[in-house]
Amino acid sequence: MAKKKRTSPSASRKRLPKVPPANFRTTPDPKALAQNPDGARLASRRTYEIPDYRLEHPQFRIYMSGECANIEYRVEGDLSAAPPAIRESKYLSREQSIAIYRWMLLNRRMETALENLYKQGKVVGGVYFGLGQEGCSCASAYALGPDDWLGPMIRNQGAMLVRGFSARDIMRQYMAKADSPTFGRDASSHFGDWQRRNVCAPISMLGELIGVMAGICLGARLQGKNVVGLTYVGDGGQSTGVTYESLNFAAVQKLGLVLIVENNLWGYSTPSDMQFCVKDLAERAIAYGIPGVIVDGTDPCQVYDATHEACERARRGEGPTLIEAKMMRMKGHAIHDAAQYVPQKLFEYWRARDPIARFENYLVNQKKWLSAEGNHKLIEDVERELEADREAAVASPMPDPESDKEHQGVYCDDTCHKIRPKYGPVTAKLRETSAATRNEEASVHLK
Ligand SMILES: Cc1ncc(C[n+]2csc(CCOP(=O)(O)OP(=O)(O)O)c2C)c(N)n1
Ligand SMILES: [Mg+2]
Repeated sequence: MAKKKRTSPSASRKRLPKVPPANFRTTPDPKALAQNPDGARLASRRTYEIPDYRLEHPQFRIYMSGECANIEYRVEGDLSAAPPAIRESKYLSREQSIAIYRWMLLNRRMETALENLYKQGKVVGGVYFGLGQEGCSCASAYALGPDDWLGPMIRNQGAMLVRGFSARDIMRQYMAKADSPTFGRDASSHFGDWQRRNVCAPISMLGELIGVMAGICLGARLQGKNVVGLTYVGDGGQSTGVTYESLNFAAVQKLGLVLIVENNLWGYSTPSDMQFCVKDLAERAIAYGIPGVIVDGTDPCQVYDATHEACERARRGEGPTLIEAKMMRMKGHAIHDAAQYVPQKLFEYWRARDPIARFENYLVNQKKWLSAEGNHKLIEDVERELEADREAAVASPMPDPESDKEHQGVYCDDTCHKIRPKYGPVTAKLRETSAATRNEEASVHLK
């Protein structure tokens, strides 16, 4: 019997793109090697690079003092520096920059409207805010193409807007209205759209979304397409076990995951200085063998450029990238949390680094891409759009469990919809394994 041609492990390895991770350098500096008698030890030393695009490097730490009920946080370090400029983007045009600025404005105004709706007793459940993080949410989602996927978390309502949900959809969802994306079955930002907008609904268990997004990238790969799976995790959420497992899997499989670690200095009421021992969360990329970069999360140009480059890498099939976006959560965890534990000086420091005010100044005064009049008109336009959306959302009916037969189902059943491969039939072939090999493998395992 003719032997079947078996693919050797080295042959299948050769098919993978040979791209060393950008942050990994094995070649020692030859000059240093010649000068140092201990050359062999030096030769085995490895160095890593974490590009840092920020224009300032804040030097302060948060400490805890006091005991029991008198615990308080204090900041030590220099908080006097003037806010940095916006770093000019390598890629964004005038039109694209203005578009991102508009999304950021809409993001902020919508969250203010949601806060008011909550205070009027119209919201079912809590409200989560991305105040101070709008540049990160909007500019990162703006880097996605139509075939790419977004996996937003609670602070990324701006990303949902960029991906095509209207403020009306989001406000209806918070009020659990019958015509909301989940027909009143769920609240806050727990919704997605896998059919049209390629948005995977957020998962509350921190870090779990990363594995799901990696799975989406793997699914697309099996259908012959490399897509981007952009998702987010907080400084707190990054320490979960599932984050490690999922990112490691994505790294090994070279999946197009783009993970933005939103280091907003707080995980609920715990300051990030008390959550981890690495200096920068991007350093953790080294452990996965993938590139890690640091950006100022309040600078939309930096966020866009880093995300755009990570997306290009993902689409080339070269694997995931970890982007740490440094910024500050400018409100409590959610609307119920007044954030009284946050030192006021810290709020003042970051208020001066407001992403919208700085981007506005960049567009109007620095680049002169927007006239004062044009800016005024744009703001009025956003407010008008938002007001119309707010009115429509408030006027929407609540679901009626008796009459709403169409949407009774919470779970899918056979009559609900068909799940088909999105990009085409599965093209990947199973590795051929002969009976002899199977026996061999079995005996090895049974030894
Ligand atoms: C696995 C897991 N542990 C705990 C929680 C409860 N929880 C929800 S949000 C949160 C804080 C998250 O902080 P961070 O990851 O920094 O994100 P941020 O809220 O600052 O955006 C916690 C502890 C959870 N949802 N999932
Ligand atoms: Mg946080």
